[in-house]
Amino acid sequence: MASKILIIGACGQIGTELTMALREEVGNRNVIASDIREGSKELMASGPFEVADATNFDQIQDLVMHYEIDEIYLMAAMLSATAEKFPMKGWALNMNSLFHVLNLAKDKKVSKVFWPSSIAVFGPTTPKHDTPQNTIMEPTTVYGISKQAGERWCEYYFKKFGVDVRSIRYPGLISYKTLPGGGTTDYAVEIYHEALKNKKYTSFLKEDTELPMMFMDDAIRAAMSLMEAPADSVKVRSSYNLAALNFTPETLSKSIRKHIPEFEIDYAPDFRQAIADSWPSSIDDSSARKDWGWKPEFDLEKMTREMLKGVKDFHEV
Ligand code: AKB
Repeated sequence: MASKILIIGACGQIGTELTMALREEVGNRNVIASDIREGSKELMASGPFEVADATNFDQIQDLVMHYEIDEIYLMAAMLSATAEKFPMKGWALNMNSLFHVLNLAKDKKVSKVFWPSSIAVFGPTTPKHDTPQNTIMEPTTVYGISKQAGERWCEYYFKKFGVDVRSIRYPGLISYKTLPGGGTTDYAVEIYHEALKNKKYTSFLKEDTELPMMFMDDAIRAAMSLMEAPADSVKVRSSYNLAALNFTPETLSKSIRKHIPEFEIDYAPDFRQAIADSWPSSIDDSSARKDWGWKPEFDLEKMTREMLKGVKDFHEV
């Protein structure tokens, strides 16, 4: 019998595509999407959806019991830029939702958990290039602190209670199906929308700010392969470094200009610049490659082609 999966935060940037990919893989009825608000037409029409608040333990537990859930993907989170504006709310959402899910797994109500961490766990004292799996982690953002604490708790629950929790430190994610919300890397999605609509974009990060990034298809494939990996090959129970691309706003604009020659970019850095400056510019993901065979498929050119096509269709629908 196929596993029953609950996705919390199913209508967000990652959740939307993850839900559709998992439904494709294990069948629509076996993937229960939940969020505090309804999502895309495609997601709502393709399988079960339940309104639930990730910070409300009873609501999450009721869903787990009602649908006899085996695995949870906890995708609800407040991202870096928004959490700087609402620190206590960000902390409460990011931490309480994680504790609820870890505690359900500890009590054997579910058997496996996926929880995304982020490159935001690193800080200004971390080696900036090829950031190693194990290194100095002194994050300076609320979001980064919550993700770092979350990683520690994941490892703790694994070691102490045998909870099968698996996690990835996502870089900035680029997608066209659902807009990101409140992240520092969001410029790399906005830029495609503005390039197609107005042929110009004002970046809130400086031209030479290099950050690790990844196309959504790779991000989803990574989560699914990590969850499918045999438990004994998952050696890291805090969170795995994961890499695909590194680029600056300037490099990204050049790749867009190959398709839209009149595209122009200018720069007006805001408070997000300091966040970006505290993060790595490239990541060493050799542990993920070795332990469960991670390998990205999208380079910058392939991603730009997909994004321009996808964003065009998005605006035409
Ligand atoms: C953000 O910018 O906050 C996120 C992240 C890197 O985790 N995209």
